[in-house]
Amino acid sequence: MATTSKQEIILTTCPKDCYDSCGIAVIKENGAITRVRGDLNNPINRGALCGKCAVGYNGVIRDPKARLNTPLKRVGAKGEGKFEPISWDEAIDTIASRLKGIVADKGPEGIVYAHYTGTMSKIGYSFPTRFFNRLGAVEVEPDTVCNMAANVSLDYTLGTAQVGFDPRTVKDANCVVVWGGNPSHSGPHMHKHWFQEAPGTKIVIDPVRHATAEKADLHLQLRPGTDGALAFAMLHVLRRENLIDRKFVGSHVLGWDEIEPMLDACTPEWGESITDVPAAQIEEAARIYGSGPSLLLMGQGLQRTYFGGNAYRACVALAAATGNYGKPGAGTLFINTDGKIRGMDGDYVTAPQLRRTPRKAVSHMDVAGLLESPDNYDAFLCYNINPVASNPEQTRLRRALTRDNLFTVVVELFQTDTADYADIVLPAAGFLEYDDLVTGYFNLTVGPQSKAMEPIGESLPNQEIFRRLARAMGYEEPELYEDDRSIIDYLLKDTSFNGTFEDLQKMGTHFVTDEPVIQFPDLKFPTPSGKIELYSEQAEKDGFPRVPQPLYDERSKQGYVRLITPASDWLMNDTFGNDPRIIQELGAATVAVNPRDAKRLGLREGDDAKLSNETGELVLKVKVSEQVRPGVVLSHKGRWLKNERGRANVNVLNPGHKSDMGESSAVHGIEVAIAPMR
Ligand SMILES: Nc1nc2c(c(=O)[nH]1)N[C@H]1C(S)=C(S)[C@@H](COP(=O)(O)OP(=O)(O)OC[C@H]3O[C@@H](n4cnc5c(=O)[nH]c(N)nc54)[C@H](O)[C@@H]3O)O[C@H]1N2
Ligand SMILES: Nc1nc2c(c(=O)[nH]1)N[C@H]1C(S)=C(S)[C@@H](COP(=O)(O)OP(=O)(O)OC[C@H]3O[C@@H](n4cnc5c(=O)[nH]c(N)nc54)[C@H](O)[C@@H]3O)O[C@H]1N2
Ligand SMILES: [Mo]
Repeated sequence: MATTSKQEIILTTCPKDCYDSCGIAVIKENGAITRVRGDLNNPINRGALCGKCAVGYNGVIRDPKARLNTPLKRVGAKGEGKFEPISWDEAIDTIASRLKGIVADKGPEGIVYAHYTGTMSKIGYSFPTRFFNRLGAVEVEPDTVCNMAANVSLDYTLGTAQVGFDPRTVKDANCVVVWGGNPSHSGPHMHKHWFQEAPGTKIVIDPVRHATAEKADLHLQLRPGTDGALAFAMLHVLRRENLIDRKFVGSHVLGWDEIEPMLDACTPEWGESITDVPAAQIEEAARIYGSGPSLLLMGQGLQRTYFGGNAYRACVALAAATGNYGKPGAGTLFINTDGKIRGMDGDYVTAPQLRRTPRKAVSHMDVAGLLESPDNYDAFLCYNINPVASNPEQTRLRRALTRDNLFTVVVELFQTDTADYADIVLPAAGFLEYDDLVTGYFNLTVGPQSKAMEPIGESLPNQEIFRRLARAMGYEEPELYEDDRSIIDYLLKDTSFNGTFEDLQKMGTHFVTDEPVIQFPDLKFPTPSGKIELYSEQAEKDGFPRVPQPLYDERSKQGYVRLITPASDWLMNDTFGNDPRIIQELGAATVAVNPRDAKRLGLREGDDAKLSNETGELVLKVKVSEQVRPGVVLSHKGRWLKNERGRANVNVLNPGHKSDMGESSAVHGIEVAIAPMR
């Protein structure tokens, strides 16, 4: 690894919740990190880091003044942000004695915990779950703030949400569709390399003309929430033009016979009347897709709507009707997290056998309301998540977190808006500070996370914090104390990587196979019938339609527009929202408005506009832009409340409505009124 006696390069992997999972090179001179940059040999990011990580990994993440250095206890009012340093022993003992008291009084149901993808490295993400499984606390279902609708929908239809096409098979695809996703922000290297270099025809389906849409051959700029109708209009065209793969459908698909009679009414002209996409474009997109083999990437934005689960089922119907599975260049993708493909036991790190009672979970959409009442929970524990910034019902959640008899613990790298409400804050170590493994959720990779520096201050990796808590609780199960290296070795042993963790660290990112993996190669789907279940008995039992439907949202009420709040290119969810250079790059929070709407509403470039609805109000700077279609306004997620002039971000407008499936977030379905402040 050493290039000179003084310079050292350590290879590691970005563990952020991003499609790219970049290879990173940490440059050290005389034992100190001088630069964090992309790994030149990494085929995904080819030596580069995206703007946000290039800044943040050389900025706040390594800045001891920005990071939490010691455990803290609150000395001011909840939310005020006044804390005093305490020792680890005092912090851990305080938490353990409160938790024991609650368990004795209410049982473990009196404790609720929330976590998500602040880090996605295997141990840092999953090990704390061992502790909570043993404790028996109520889990806020992590995916409900992000993509539970897609998970549920694909479980019905394909029998798994976790198996997508291998991105490397793009070389064999005649057509690539990105439907309700924005790689130019949410996977910058996927946008730059995978998408732009794809040899096939590129189609983007999105209400926003983002940079990926700009690079597409065809952009269908549909009205939000009309995806099910668009898919059915495309199916109508496919059938009319004899592009249905009858043989495939006959052998591998359930429920096509129930969908087909619905298609008569779903003409392209009908599609246009619902989606606002010109009929000719619907026809063109269907013909190109139907010419296959075709890849269909179902973005996460697509399912953050009222009929998001149905939209995913309808997308699978397109792939199924055209026989786009089981061959090179074909398939659908939501996320590639399947453990079997990588040879990794998915349950190992979370150790579900530690549970003494069945798992209890609630939706993020209900958290603010549930925390309000003293009848529910006496303690709220958070790690890898910043719900005050990212959850719905922001004002209500903040109020709930000021409840006196709610004991709140936040494990964090930084003093976030959520940490301001904690009774005890615990400092977590960052990804450069401990060894771990990272698996991509787009590319089929396993990468090393390598310790490149000592933890900042007294910070500790999540797993060590929860080992200490387990000890203070008096737990005896050995799983609660397993060391990191033992977990890494266990996870690596059945992968296709032939070597030790040290070998992986020398190599950087490992792909699970040399050649692209074919999605569902034997056309056996892990559903009850073994077929693609467009008709799903389970879905029907759960109260959903038997098959996907041509569903769509109504148009906005008079005086309202649809507010879309997707991923920002300069932020990683809320991460980096406190980096001074990134704050500078971001500038003031804006709302993009189509010129026609701007004129109609009397909004001018640079004006302050007030957005309001039943949940809250927020002032944003107007950007007049053709990027958004009429009836839609756009403002990116992830700002830190304490850095905003109104001490709030877009989630102050988010009522927390649920999508059709999985009690998941319908955050792209927010309706707001918007008016100039003049
Ligand atoms: N309006 C609107 N809101 C949204 C969305 C939207 O589209 N629009 N998207 C939603 C989606 S998809 C998601 S996934 C959520 C994400 O929302 P969050 O999960 O809240 O966001 P992150 O920034 O990923 O991570 C949260 C925190 O984890 C911390 N962290 C990082 N590494 C570690 C670690 O090793 N240990 C510990 N203890 N903490 C660590 C970071 O410092 C960060 O503050 O937001 C949701 N909110
Ligand atoms: N830079 C950066 N990268 C990120 C993140 C980040 O915050 N910043 N977040 C990460 C996380 S946690 C996630 S889950 C992913 C999310 O990544 P994406 O899948 O890209 O999801 P979103 O950012 O929510 O939105 C994507 C697109 O959905 C579109 N959309 C909204 N409503 C509709 C609709 O009704 N129909 C259709 N067809 N499209 C619609 C939006 O206009 C937007 O362009 O990105 C990850 N990567
Ligand atoms: Mo997400």
